Amino acid sequence: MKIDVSKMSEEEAKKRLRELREIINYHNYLYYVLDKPEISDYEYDQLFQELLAIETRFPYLVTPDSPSQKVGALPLEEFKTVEHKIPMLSLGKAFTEEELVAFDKRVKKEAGIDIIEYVTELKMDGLAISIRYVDGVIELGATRGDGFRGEDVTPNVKTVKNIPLRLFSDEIPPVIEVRGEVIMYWKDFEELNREREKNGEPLFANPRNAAAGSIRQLDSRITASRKLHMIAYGIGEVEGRQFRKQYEVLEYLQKIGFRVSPEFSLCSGIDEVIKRCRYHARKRSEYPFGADGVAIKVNDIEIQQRLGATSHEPRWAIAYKFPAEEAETVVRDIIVQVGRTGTLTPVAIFDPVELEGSTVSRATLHNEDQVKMLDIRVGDHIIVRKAGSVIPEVVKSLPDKRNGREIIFKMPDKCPVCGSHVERLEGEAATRCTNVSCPAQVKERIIHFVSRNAMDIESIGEKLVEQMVDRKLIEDYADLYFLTEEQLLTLERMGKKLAEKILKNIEESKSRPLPNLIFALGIFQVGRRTAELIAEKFKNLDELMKASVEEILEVEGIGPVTAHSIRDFFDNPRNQEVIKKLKKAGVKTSAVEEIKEGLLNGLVFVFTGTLKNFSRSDAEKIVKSLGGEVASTVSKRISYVVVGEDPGSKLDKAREYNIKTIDEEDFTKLIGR
Ligand code: 3BD
Repeated sequence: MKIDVSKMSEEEAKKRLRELREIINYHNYLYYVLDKPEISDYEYDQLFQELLAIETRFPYLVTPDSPSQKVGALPLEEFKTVEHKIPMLSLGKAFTEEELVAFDKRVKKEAGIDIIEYVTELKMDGLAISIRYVDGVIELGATRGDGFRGEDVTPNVKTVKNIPLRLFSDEIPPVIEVRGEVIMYWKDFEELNREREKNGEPLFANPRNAAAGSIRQLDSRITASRKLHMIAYGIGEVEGRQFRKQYEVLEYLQKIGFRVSPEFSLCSGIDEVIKRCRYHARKRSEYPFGADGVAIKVNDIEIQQRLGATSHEPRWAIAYKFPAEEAETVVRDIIVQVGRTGTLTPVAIFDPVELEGSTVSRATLHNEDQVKMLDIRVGDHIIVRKAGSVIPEVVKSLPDKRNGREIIFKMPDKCPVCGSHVERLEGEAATRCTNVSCPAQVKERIIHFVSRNAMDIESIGEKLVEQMVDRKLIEDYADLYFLTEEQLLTLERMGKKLAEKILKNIEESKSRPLPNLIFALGIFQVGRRTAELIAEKFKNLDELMKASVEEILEVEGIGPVTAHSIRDFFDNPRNQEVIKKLKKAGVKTSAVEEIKEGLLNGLVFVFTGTLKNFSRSDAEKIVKSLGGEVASTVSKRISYVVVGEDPGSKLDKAREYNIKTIDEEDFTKLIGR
């Protein structure tokens, strides 16, 4: 390093920091926005190291907009909700060129103009966010959420490499909200997944989920470790500046330090727009990131305002969606998988093909009839595509390409997992294994039981369930509640810490709300929504178990098939045994929230430490359902601080502010339990 930091005076440090920040920000801009670096990585790193060295020596000179702040901060406990003063609208969709022509016709008619000027932008597939700058300094980063309210993810947004902490240019408006899409490049997504696979972590399905998962991290240091980019597409609130054209907005966004959609262009009339859409569709697979279409916007902002918006969508913009990519391949095998309810599902295994950036080699064929209808044979050439751009599906077979050696699929009459007899009931598409103890079914039922909307036992994943069943540690989901640490420690990749975490998660799951439990049981036809309807009527599991089909049918929204399925489930002695075990383990089987509306109106709670009988999120839900409010920090407006085991600094704060503290028992009484 050129300068000896240890001998630097404060004045010198201040001056040099100002210089360094300016230089580094400038090079960030060249690198991340213009993609035209002027210095080598080495030179850049030298500058950055010097900045860090000075800031380490003079920590009080660190400013929030220093480039060093892009490394993340301490984890948050929760995200706060923020309102978008100007809502983040949705975009209507067009799937065909005809729909684009129809859109143009409407615009022309309502605007009373013959030829409309449009701006087209390649549409990125990522997570929409809004960033607010006050006097040119980043103040708030929020997710789109439902368009009206999102989550405050400021520390995370700050770590995104090409999001400026301070805006460029000298004519900065006092307030400006920049809106854009956070994306991950294909190569970074693949690398991240490779890393996650190595560590036994769940994989992201696509770059959009990876980007969203990275931004919605309570620990911004994790966000900082992810390679994210933002592409700006518009502005929300702005003070002290007027724009007349969308094109002008995009140019301005570039000028103040943002990347915008590459290749945005001005089109006169819809024919030029269509040409542009065809161009982007052709180039689609060449882009280094996922693009799912083209955003088309009326250029003139005055016309935009005249057209206005419906409650959710502007009338002056539309998204042209690229047609689903299709590819040809050859079927090598049709295997049969067994699911939670014993359903046998035929799955086509084919030569790997690239679709929308990822490699696929299998697609579900749903059931016997579907295979027949599409006439898919082993050895067939087929066309595959991605349905809803995630799960691959088989579009059709190409019979002309057959050579006569193709093999017609036949549903097996024995379960491929346990060898038991299978049956297909009349009027049903599904073929089922008749053995309820079939290991495939057992595993799937347990995987369902621990899933998020069911008992939410986060630390138990598919691989673990598989091992536990194969090693005969558990035979049904109730057995989870009788697992011991010694047993867990016999499993692969299992350490003491993880075992403890799993046991803690299992324990916490005992107090899940009734709809979660009913859903977790895995009753055929009973999804999460149905479970809620049932829980509302019956209040506890015993009542439900006693209910006749007629009584179940009284629940609005439940039909005879579901009602019979529920009755059958509880009539089955094996299921009765499992439920008995659940109760013995202490799993809560009655509705938690007896509605005492408004009981906690006007009261604000803060929780600290671990509660014994409630998970944190359940306790918070209860407070909210009774009209109370939950805050994350102690301040004068707090009514009670609920103190669990191992309380944190919030307890000290409560004492400092003289705020009433209560323990779990008091809390339980307060909520009327
Ligand atoms: C892009 C809205 C308008 C300002 C409404 C015209 C719906 C995600 O590249 N312009 C773009 C892109 C997205 C946009 C608008 N321009 N809205 C745009 C957009 N170049 N991705 N989006 N969004 C962003 C959304 N996100 C999640 C759930 C529902 N809608």
